[in-house]
Amino acid sequence: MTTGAEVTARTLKSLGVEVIFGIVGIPVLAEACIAAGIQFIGFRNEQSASYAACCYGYLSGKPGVCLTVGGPGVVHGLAGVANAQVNHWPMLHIAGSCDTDQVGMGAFQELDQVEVTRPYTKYSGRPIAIKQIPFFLETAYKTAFYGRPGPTYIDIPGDLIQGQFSGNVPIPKALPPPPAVLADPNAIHAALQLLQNAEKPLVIVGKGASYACADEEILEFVQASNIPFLPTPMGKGLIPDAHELCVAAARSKALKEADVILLIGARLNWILHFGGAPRVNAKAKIIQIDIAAEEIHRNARVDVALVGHIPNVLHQLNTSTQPSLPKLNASTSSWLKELTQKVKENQEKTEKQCYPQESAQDAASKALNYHTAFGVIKRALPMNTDQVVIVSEGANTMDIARSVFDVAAGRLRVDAGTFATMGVGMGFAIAAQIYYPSKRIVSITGDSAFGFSAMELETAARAGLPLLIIVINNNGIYHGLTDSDFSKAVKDNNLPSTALLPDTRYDMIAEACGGRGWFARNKPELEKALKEAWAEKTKPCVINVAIVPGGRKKLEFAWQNKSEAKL
Ligand SMILES: Cc1ncc(C[n+]2csc(CCOP(=O)(O)OP(=O)(O)O)c2C)c(N)n1
Ligand SMILES: *[C@@H]1O[C@H](CO)[C@@H](O)[C@H](O)[C@H]1NC(C)=O
Ligand SMILES: *[C@@H]1O[C@H](CO)[C@@H](O)[C@H](O)[C@H]1NC(C)=O
Ligand SMILES: [Mg+2]
Repeated sequence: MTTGAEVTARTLKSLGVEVIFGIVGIPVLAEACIAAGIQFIGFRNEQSASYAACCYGYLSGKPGVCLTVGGPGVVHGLAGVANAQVNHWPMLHIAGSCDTDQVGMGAFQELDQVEVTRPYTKYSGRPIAIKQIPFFLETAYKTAFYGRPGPTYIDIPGDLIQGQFSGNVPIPKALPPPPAVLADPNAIHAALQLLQNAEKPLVIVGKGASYACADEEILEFVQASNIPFLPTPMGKGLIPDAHELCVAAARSKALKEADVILLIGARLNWILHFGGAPRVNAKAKIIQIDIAAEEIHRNARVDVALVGHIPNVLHQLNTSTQPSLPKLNASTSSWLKELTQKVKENQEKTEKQCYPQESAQDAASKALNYHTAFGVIKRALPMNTDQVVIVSEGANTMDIARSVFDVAAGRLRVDAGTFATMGVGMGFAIAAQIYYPSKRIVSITGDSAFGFSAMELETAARAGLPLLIIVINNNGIYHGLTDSDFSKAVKDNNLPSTALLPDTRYDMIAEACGGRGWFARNKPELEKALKEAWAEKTKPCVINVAIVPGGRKKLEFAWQNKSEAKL
C-alpha cells in the first residue's frame, strides 16, 4: 500500500528535486518529501517561498519547487509564479486542494486553483487518481524547463494525498536536459553578413544567455570579434564586467549609436526601451538570438532571427567560414576608441562619488549616501569575485548598486528583474545560499524593499544561513525625511506617500529573529559591521545603514520615457 503523498514525494525525488520551498498546512506532503530525502525550507509567507523557488529555478536551470496549502496559500504563491512567468524562469508550484467529492461545496480553503494559476503558467493540472500523480508531475516538471522556461502548477486533492493505493505506480525517471536547438543556417549567414558590414556593432547579453549558461561561448564570440558588449542587469558577469570590451558604463552612448545590435537572450522590453528611439538608434539593424520564436519582432522588427539554444547558435556563428565572423581592429576602430573613452570617464565619475576627497574628520563622521556607503562595502568585501552572490532590490539602491558593483561571473547576481518586484530579496537570498552553499550571499536592499519580507530572517536563522543583508535606509521609498522633517510633516498633515518612519531598526528585527544586527551611521561604523558580519558563519546578519534621506526631491523615472516602436 502507498499513499498519494508518498507517490508525490517519490516522483519528485526521482525527477531530481533536491529542495522544496514552502509552508505546510496539514504537513502530510512535506513530511513525505522529507522522508524521501528532499530538503524542505519552511517559510513565513508563501510570497517569499515562491520567490525562492523561481530564483532557484533560474540559478539551477531546473524547476524550483514551491509547496503550499490551497486557497490563500496559492494566492500568496502566485506572486512568485507571476514573477517566474515574466522572467521566464522554470518553477513548479504544487498545492493541496479540497477533496474531489467536496468541489464547489465551500470546502476548507477551497479555490479553483487550476483556473487561478492557468493564465500565469505554461501548464496547470490536477490528477484525479493517485496513479495519475506521477504523469501529471512529470508533465508539469518537464514543461517548466523544456522549451522556453516558465512556471507550472499542480493541484493535489486532499483525498489523493491521504488516500491509499494498492496497485503498482510506476515512478518516472529523471529527465535529460532540454533538447538543444540549432538556428537556421541561412539566418546564420545573414547575421554574419550584417556583422561584416557593421561599423558600430554592439552585443547585448541578457539573462536568457545567463540562464542558458552561454558564458564560454559569449566570451569566445566577443574575443574573436572584438565587438563591445552591454549586459542587462542579470546578464552582468556572464563575461566579467571588468572585461575591456564591457561598455556597461557607456550604456547610453552604446545604445544610441550602435548600427548593428546582436541581442543574445535579451528582450526588447522596457529595460531596453522597447528597442526604439530616442534611447536606441532607430536605424540600427537588429539580430536577435532567442529560444522562443514568439519573442522575435516584439516591439521592433528585427533583421535576422536566430531561434535556438544560445550556446549552439553562438557556436554556429563562431565556426562559420563563409562568411566568417569579422573582427574589429582595436587600433583603427573609432567606435571602440570612443566607447572605451566614455567608459573610462564614467567610471572615474563613479569612483569620485564613491570616494570623495574629504578631511579625515568628515570621512569618519559624515552621514553616508548611496555612493559612499557602496564605496565602503566595495573595499571591505570581495564583491567582484566568485565568492559572493549579489542580491539587489529597491529603486535607487538597486540602480546605483548595479553601476557600482561589478560582477565576476555568470549567475552571481539576481534582482527585482523584468517584473520590478520589490520583496524578492529574502526569498532570492535564501534560494541563492541553498544553491551556492560555499559562497556568501550579499543582499543590497532598500529599506522599503526589505520591509516586504523581513520576517524571513527567521527562516534563514532556522536554516542556519549566514546571509549578509545590507539595508540602505533612507527612511523611505526613493527618498525619505529626516526625523525633524518627518515630525513636522505629521503635524502639518502632509506626510509624503513615500515616507517611512525614520531610523526604523531593521537590525533589531534580525536580533529578534535569531540573527545578528548592526546599525551603521558613518564609515567607521559600517566598516566595523561589515568585518564582523563577514566573519559570521551560521546566522543571518542585517546591517542597517542610515544614509542621508534625500528629502522632498522631485521624483524621476528614467525608464518611463516613452520610445517609438520600430514596427
Ligand atoms: C511589489 C511591488 N510593490 C511596489 C513597488 C513600487 N516600488 C518601486 S521601488 C519601491 C521601493 C523603493 O524604496 P527602497 O526599497 O527603500 O529603495 P530606495 O529607492 O529608497 O533606495 C517600491 C515600493 C514595486 N516595484 N513592487
Ligand atoms: C571561436 O573562434 C575563435 C577564434 O577564431 C577560436 O579561438 C575559438 O576556438 C572558436 N570557438 C569555437 C567554440 O569554435
Ligand atoms: C589593424 O590596423 C592597423 C593599422 O591599419 C594594421 O597595422 C593592423 O595590421 C590591423 N590589425 C589587424 C589584426 O588587422
Ligand atoms: Mg529607501
